[in-house]
Amino acid sequence: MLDAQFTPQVPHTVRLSDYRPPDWLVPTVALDFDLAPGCTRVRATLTVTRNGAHDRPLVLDGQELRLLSLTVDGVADATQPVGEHLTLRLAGDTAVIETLVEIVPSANTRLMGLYASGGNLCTQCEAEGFRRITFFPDRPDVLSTYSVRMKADARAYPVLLANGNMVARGDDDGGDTHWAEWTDPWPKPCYLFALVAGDLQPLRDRFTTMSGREVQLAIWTAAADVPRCAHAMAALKTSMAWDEVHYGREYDLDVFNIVAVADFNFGAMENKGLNVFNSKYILADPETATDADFDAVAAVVAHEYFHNWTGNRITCRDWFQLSLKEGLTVFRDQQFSGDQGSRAVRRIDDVRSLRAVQFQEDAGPTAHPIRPDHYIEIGNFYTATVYNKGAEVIRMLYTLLGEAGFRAGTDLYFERHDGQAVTCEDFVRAMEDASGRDLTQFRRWYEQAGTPRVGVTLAHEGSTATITLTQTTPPTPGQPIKLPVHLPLRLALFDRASGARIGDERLVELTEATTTVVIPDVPTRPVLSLNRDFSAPVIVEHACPAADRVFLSAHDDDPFARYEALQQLALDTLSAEGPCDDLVAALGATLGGDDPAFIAEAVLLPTEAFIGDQAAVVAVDAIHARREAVRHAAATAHRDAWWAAYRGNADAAYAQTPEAKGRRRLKNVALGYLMATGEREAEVAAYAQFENANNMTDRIAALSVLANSDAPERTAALAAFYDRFKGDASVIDKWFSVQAMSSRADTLAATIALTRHPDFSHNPNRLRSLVGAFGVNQLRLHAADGAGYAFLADQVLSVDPVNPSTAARLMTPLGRWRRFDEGRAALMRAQLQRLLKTPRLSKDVFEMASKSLA
Ligand code: B3K
Ligand code: ZN
Repeated sequence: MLDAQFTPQVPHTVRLSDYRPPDWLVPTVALDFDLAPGCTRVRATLTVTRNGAHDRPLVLDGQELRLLSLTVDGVADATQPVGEHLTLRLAGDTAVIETLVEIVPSANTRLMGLYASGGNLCTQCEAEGFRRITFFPDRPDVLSTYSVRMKADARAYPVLLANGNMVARGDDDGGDTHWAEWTDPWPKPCYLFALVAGDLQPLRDRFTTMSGREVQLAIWTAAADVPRCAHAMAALKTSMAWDEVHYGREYDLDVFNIVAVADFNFGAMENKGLNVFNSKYILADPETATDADFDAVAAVVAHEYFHNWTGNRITCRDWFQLSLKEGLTVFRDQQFSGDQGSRAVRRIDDVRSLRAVQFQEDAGPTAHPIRPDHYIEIGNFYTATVYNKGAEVIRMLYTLLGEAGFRAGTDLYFERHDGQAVTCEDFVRAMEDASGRDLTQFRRWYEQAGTPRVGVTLAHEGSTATITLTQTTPPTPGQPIKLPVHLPLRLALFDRASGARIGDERLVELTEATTTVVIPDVPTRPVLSLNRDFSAPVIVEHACPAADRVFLSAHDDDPFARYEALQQLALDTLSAEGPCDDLVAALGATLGGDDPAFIAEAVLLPTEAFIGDQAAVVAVDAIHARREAVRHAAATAHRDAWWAAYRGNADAAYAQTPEAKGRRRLKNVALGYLMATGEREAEVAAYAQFENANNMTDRIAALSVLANSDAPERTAALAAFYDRFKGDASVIDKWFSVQAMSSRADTLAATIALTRHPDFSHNPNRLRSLVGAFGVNQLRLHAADGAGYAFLADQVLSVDPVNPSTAARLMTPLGRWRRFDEGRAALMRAQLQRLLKTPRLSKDVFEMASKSLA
C-alpha cells in the first residue's frame, strides 16, 4: 500500500526544461472493474511499445494502489512498486503488462481517482488521478484506445457508464450483479478516462450534427433532479450547433453523456463522451438557481463540450501546456456566452473577474506565466492565470489577426494536430502560418508573468493629437527583468463639444517600451477612449481628468468603455478623500439610460478588494468607510431614481430571457442602493421581496442585503430561508455564503459558529460557500487582531488531510500579506509559518505556503 499522505520534507519540483518524450507508449488499454465502494478490483491490460531506441525501463505511476498480481507477457512477475512507481525492465520492444490492483473508493476523500459520491461511484483523473486507479504512465502525451468492462451490484448501481459507446451488457449471479462494456475509438490520454456507476436517471435528447449524424444525448442525475437538467440540455445542444458554425467542429461519437455529482473538486470535467459535472453547474430551476447560476450552467456545459476539440482531439503534451486547452476553451466559452445575450455585459463580467482574481494572482507570490515552467503540484496551476489570462491572450490573437485570420489559424491548428498531444508553441505557429503574421514577440505572453502597465499621455497642439504610450511589467517572483510584449490597444478620440467620435476606432499595436501615435485633423483637444472592449489585459495608467471620465461614461460608443470610464471615476473617487459629486452625478446619468442589464453593471461600485488593489497598502477599514459613505451619497442623491428602478422592474414576469434577467439585475442593484440610504422603507421592501419572490435571484438578493444589515427581519429571514430549502445543498450553500460575506461586525463569530452547523462539511462546494466566501470578505478576514487569519488557517489544516487540493485553494488570501500594513502582514505570515510547520502537510499546501513566504 502506498501512502501519499506522508509528504517528503521538500517535495520534488517538476520542470518544463526536463521534458522528454515518453520512453514507452501504450497503444491499447483494457480495464476490467469489479466495483464496490469498500473494495474495487481493477485489472488492467496494457500493450506497451518502446518509443525509440533506448534501454530505459517502463515506469508506471501508482498512488494508494494495492498490487495483487502482475504479469509480463503472461508470465507472473514479482516486481513490487517502490514509492509511487512500478519499474519494469523489458527485454523486447513490445509487451503485454497485466496488473490487478485493489482500491477503496469509499475512503477516497481527495476526490481524485475513483471515489464515492452520494451513493454513486465516479472518477476524476485530471491531472494525475488515473494513477490512483491503476498503474500507468500518467502523463498526457501517452495516448491509448480504451476498452472498459465493469461489473457492479445491479440494485445499488443500475447505471454503468464509461467513455465512448456501450458495446455489450448483461447480468450475472441471477441478476444480482450486472456488467457493461464500453469502447472509445478515439485515442486519449488517461486524464480523460471516466467511469460512473450509480442509481441515476437520464434526461434524454438528441442532436443531429452538420453532416447528418444523430447523437444520443443524456444528462444523468438522481431521479428527483431530472427536471432540473433542462437548461443544461438546452445549453448543450446550443453549444454543439455553435461550435459547428463558429469553428467548423462536429461531435464525433454516437453518444454524449453528462453525469452530475455532489462531491467534486471544481466545476466539471471534459472526459471523452462522458463529462462529469459538479451538480451546481447542471441543476437549475427558477426556484433554486439565480440568473447567474443559469448563466454559469450554460457557460460550463459549453466549456466542457468545446473541450472535445480543444483538449480532447488535440490535447496537451505536458501539464505546462495546460493553457493550450484551458485558455483557448475559456475564450471559446466566452464568445459563446456573449452570443447568447449581451456581449457587453458578458465582457464586463469577464473583465471584472479577471481583475478580481487574476490581477491579484499576477501581483502576488504565486504569479506565474500562462505557461508555467515549474511546479510542485500541478493541481495548484488550475489558476485564473492559466484559464482567464490564457483566454485574454487568445483574445488578443483574435484581435490582431481579425475574425477571418483567427479562424484560418484554428482551422489549420485542427487540421495539423488532430490526434496529437501538442504545445502552446504549436498553437501559435498554426496562427502564424495561417495568417502570415510574425508572432515572435507575441510569444512573450506565454513566458512572462505579471500584468503590464500602460502609461498614457495625450498632447494636443494645433490640430494634431499625440498619444504617447509606454509599457512596463513589474518584476514577479523569479522574473526580475521583463521585456515589452506585443499588445493590441483599441482606441478612439471623441469630440468634447458634440460628443461624437472623431474618425474610426484605431487598433494600435504596442511592441516597444514607448509608442507614439500621431493623429492629424483634430481641431480641439479630444477625449481619449483607450483599451476599448478591454483589448489587452493590462492596467492603464492615465491621469485622466474626472470631466473626461464623466464625458466617456455618457458618450463613448463602446459600452465596455462607458462602463470602464465610470469604474475608473469611481476608483479615483473612492481612493481619495473629498467630494464625490462628479461620480454621483455620473451614476445618476447612467441610471437614466435605457438598457437595464448594462445600467446594473455600470452603476455597481468597485468592490472593497478592488479598491484595495489600487493602493500600495490596503487600508482595510478606511476603504470600507469611504465606500459606504460614497454609496450612501449616491443612494440618497438619486433616491427617487433608485426607487423608480426598483419598482419599475419589480413586476416583470419571470423568464430566462436576457431582457428579464437584465431587469431583475437592475432591480436588485437598486435594492442594494436603497438599503444604503438607511431608510426603513428599504428594509421593508427587502423583506417583502424576500417573502414574496417567485425565483431565487430575487429571494437571495433580498436575503443578502438583509444579512448585511441590522434590519429587525434579518434573523427571521435567515431562519425562514434555511427551513424552506434545507436538504437542497446548492441553496444551503448560498445561505452559508450570504452570512460569511456580510460586512457586519459579528461575521467572523457567525462564520465560526456555522462551521459547527450540522450542515457544514468538507464537501468542496460547502467549503467554498463558507470558508471560501469568508476568505474574500476583505473587511472581516483582515480584522486587525488576526482572528480571521487564524480561522482561515484552522480550516486549511482541517481540510488538508482530507482534500489537499481544496485546502490549497482556501489558503490563497493569506499569501497576500505583502499588500497589508506590517501588523496584519506579520499576523498573516505567522499563520503561513504555522501551516508550514505542520507535520505531514500535503505538497499542495506546502507549495502555496512556501511560495507565499519566499
Ligand atoms: N479540465 C477540468 C479541470 C480539471 C482540474 C484538475 N485539477 C475542467 C475544465 O477546465 O474544463
Ligand atoms: Zn477547461
